[in-house]
Amino acid sequence: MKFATRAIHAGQEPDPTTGAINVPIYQTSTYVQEEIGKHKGYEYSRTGNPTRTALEECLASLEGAKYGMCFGSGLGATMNVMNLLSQGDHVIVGDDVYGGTYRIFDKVLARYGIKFSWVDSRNIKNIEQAITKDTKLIWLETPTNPLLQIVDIKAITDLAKAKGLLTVVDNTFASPYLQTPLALGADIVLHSSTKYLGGHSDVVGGAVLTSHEEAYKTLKFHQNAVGSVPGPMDCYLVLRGVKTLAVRMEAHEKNAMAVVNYLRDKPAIERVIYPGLADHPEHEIAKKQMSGFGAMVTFVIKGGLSNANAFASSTKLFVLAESLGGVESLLCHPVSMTHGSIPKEIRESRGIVDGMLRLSVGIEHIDDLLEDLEQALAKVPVLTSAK
Ligand code: P1T
Repeated sequence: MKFATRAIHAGQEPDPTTGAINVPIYQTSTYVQEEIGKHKGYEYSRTGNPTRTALEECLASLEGAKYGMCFGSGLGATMNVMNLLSQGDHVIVGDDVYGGTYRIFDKVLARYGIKFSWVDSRNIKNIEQAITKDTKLIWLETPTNPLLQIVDIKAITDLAKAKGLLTVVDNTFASPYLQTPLALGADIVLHSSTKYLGGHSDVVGGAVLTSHEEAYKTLKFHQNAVGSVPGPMDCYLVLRGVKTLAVRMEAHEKNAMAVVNYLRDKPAIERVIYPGLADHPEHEIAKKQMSGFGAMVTFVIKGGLSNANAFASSTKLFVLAESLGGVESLLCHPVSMTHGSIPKEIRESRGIVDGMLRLSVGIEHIDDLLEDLEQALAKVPVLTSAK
């Protein structure tokens, strides 16, 4: 079955007892056992819940995975994956990742004795050189947050396999509609389902998808043992969101392309970053491994923080808020918001500067979005003085 059909039906048979078309929200913590040790497959909702099972099966199908596991947040999912490691293990991480991922690695897992090397993963040589005898895992995000760099998944997973390392890809920005890392050789895919999967900014969640038997067994054990699982209502919301993922992603991307074309030649803007642009350094890799370029757009406004603020406080539809991937357009200032936990010198050395803004282009009518950008740009002093 095709993606759009699986998004609506995978894991979602009509309810056998009532015929309800939608998977019920099984709002229960526990399940009756008919006699000691005899039950219908569910014992306790940390271990398993039918609404969660439906979502896990659906997401596994969309990523082409055998197994799916859902979590209470994207970072909950990250923590679960890192439970594959032990003290002394070494991880190679792409150096442009969500600030919370940086924080959990640098401030939480480093204390447990897990070692990290941060490398520009666009150049495979950097990864090759960072491998040590303790290296167990390569962690990639692509497109990256917030610089929208593209990492060659196939090239890196080929290297990882040759060296016996696991590769994890955070596929949050692309969604499985645009990119399926397992098909390119990755072992584990991770999502913040708070974003495009949920799609309506009404739920926080995470997911891990894999076909790697051994990793799955460990991850499944930890899902129950550690317990950062989502509630059934949250699973329902993601499941409902996912049904429209295909049409939403098409609409998001169409709007994003129009926004990029609009912003590109504006005098107040220093540069626009979008993997769909022919002059994006990894445009060819994006074309090869993605079926579209997504709807995240990053740009740098001339004049630094004050001009970024003049713009960000003037938009009406692009509201200034953390997160992304919902139907509504959002605007983020990475330095003070999503990447605030990264020390300034590291942030700046990676190119995350004060004047940088990140758009999550929603699916409102494009005329309204462009009008909003236009009136906000008119408030930016550089533009006013240039007139
Ligand atoms: O927020 P949470 O559901 O825990 O997901 C964390 C996460 C993981 N991976 C990526 C690529 C992410 O972008 C995020 C969360 N990001 C934001 C909140 C943001 O505005 O970028």
